[in-house]
Amino acid sequence: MWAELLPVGRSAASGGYRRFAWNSADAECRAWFEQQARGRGLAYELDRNGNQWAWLGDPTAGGAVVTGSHLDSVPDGGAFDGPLGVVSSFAALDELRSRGAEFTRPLAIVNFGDEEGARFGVACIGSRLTAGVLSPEQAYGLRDADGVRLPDAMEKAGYDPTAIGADEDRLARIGAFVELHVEQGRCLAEGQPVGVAGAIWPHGRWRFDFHGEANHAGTTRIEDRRDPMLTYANTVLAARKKAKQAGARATFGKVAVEPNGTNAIASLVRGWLDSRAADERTLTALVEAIERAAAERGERDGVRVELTRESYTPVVDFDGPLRDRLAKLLDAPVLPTGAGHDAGILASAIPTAMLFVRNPTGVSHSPAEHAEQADCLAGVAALADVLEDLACH
Ligand code: HGY
Ligand code: MN
Ligand code: MN
Ligand code: MN
Repeated sequence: MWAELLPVGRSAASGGYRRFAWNSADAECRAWFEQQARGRGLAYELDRNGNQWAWLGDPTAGGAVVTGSHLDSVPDGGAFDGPLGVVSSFAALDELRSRGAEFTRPLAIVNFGDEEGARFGVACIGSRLTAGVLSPEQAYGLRDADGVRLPDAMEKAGYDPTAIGADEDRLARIGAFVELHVEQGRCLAEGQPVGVAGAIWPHGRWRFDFHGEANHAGTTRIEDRRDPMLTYANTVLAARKKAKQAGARATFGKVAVEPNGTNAIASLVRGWLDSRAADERTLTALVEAIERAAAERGERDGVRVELTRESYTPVVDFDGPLRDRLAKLLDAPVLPTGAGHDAGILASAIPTAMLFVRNPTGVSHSPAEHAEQADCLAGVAALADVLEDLACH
């Protein structure tokens, strides 16, 4: 199973994956998912938001136990972030069938679309639409770097964008959602192969627009410039300094420059900030401090700064009976994470938990992301135990 996914969207140069929502690699992953579902005699279903479901039992019966994750990636991602959860779900079902497990509840495996938000800028679009925390109007307003609108990208990929929206009936039929994911950090590195998620840090994405004045790189004196690149660069430095002071995270990982010419001073620099912190007060204070630093520097440089919040996910605390049940069943440690997940979005609507599989270096969103085979198999066994406990008694 795993081997079939490895080549999909993989760059020969970096070994990283580029599986953006609705692109050809995403389509290959989706075809793989459907084939895995039908090959196991599961009922394959595409929901109104383009998420894929593989059902065992009657989807309308209610109380379904659902597991799965996502198959899309960041621009040069690793092999495990997302796919490990989906592959492990199918493998855990195979394991339960080999145990002769009797299902007393419907079971579903899900692939949530566009979890990374790499193409349209908002993470977890498939699960946000389903949970109703992203409206169809907001989704229709999203464009990718080439100006392609989200609905047009869906339509081009053969999906009907007119049906997208909250799916309360579907969520009402789910008793529990458990997402297995490679750990994106090192809490497990020294300890056990599998852990249970404690909480997801609040996090968000903000776009800073630095408006300067285009001019000639060779004839414009330094003192006459209104160079947005200067304000942007100082904002990046300020963000790092303030995040370090706050024990939080601030990353400018994506930038766009107009007109982007070597011999022209930019007229506009767009910098996207990804910021996260252990609590919402710290996160809000950090982003405000970065915004102030940008504005002050902009004053000095004659650059106008505009800030737009593009997405925000409040703190997700998985604390509750389901998490305790899993931690006890698996005798596993409970660990926090700074990474967002579909489970984090759905937690506001249904009982949700996460399992993490050890990542020896903790590196993620990089071709260097890794998990040992033995730990992946431990993850499958743990997920099988959890699904048996939740759906087979
Ligand atoms: O960005 C995140 O935290 C997640 O990997 N999508
Ligand atoms: Mn990710
Ligand atoms: Mn992920
Ligand atoms: Mn996720």
